[in-house]
Amino acid sequence: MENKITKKQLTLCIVHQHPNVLLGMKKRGFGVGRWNGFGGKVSLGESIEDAARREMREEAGIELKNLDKVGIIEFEFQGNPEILEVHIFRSEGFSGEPMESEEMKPRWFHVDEIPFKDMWPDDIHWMPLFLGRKKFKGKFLFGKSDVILEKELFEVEEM
Ligand code: S76
Repeated sequence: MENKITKKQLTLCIVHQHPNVLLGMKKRGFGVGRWNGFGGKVSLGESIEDAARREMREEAGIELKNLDKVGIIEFEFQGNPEILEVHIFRSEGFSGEPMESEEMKPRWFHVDEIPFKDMWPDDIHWMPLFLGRKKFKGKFLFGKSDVILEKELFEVEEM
């Protein structure tokens, strides 16, 4: 039988220098107008971690020192057979100075002032795990206007 389900791998990286996190305002494309981690599509033949480093370089102009995989979340949008498999990373060290790119405007936020109203609606669910240094896996199904129809999220011991 024909199987139309395809999975696309993406990265999402948040620089975490407690008590602050670095987010970026997405200036164009998918998720425009929202504060988000930095990331994007994994290229053919590229490791997921290399993709996370490359996206951070392209979108914020910084070079990550350490990178820790903390979560994997699958996103599905009703009516779209494509599943987005998002690999979430924490980085605590980088070199360079975060700068605005065509894609993102970076800004530091105190962990108590994360702008959830202006972020993807899933973020408020998994960010507490991220900030609590937990590892997690999950799945979200979005409907019209990016409303969450189904949510599955659990902590794991190991990635
Ligand atoms: O935090 C998020 N970043 C994205 O790019 C997409 N969530 C999300 N959900 C669809």
